[in-house]
Amino acid sequence: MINFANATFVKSVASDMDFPSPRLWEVLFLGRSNVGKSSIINALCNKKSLAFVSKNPGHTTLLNYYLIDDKFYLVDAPGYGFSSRDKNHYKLFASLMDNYFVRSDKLRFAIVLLDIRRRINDDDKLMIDYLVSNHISYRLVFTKYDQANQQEKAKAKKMLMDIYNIDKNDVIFTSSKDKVGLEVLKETIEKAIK
Ligand SMILES: Nc1nc2c(ncn2[C@@H]2O[C@H](COP(=O)(O)OP(=O)(O)O)[C@@H](O)[C@H]2O)c(=O)[nH]1
Ligand SMILES: [Mg+2]
Repeated sequence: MINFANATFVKSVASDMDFPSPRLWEVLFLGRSNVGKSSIINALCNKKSLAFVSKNPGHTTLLNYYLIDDKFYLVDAPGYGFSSRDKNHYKLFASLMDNYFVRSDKLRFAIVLLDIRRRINDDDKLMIDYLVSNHISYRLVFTKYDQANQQEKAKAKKMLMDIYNIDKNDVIFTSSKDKVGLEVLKETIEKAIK
């Protein structure tokens, strides 16, 4: 059993020369800006502000490493959302991630967060296609479950099944606010890094 509450911020990383030791498996959290990434990391680890470290100026374009129970690193990637940001942000994101994907022999699993109230967009698709073409295992996870009604939930699920041919049981719904889906997500991560 992994104790997610035993979580500490390790460092923010800008280059591949800088990854933390000891080397452990890494689980990468990805999602558009505002998807609820910081909130879900805090909820998983039962901390109020663990992941808001990344809100510090200058940290928003870095990879933030959290050590979980001395067993693996949870890696918080910068939020993407290229269309709404400037080109410079896109370039920084792309070079950081390229660098990371190329050098990280420890990347074991990726969690791609999707806001249940929003349609999946080209940025999400680019990210997911990248994972697929690089043979990185991943799981799609909806956030903000508390904000959708039954019909919207069913629609969101169908959308993923249609686009990504995902089994209906593989879709994870979460709410950081209501603490929904967190145990399933923890189990999924635990299985993935075994
Ligand atoms: N209702 C609801 N709001 C959420 C949830 N998770 C995050 N939010 C809100 O969404 C906004 C963005 O959250 P944040 O964790 O900072 O997103 P990030 O930019 O992906 O790190 C904040 O206003 C959060 O309070 C959730 O599960 N339910
Ligand atoms: Mg954040």
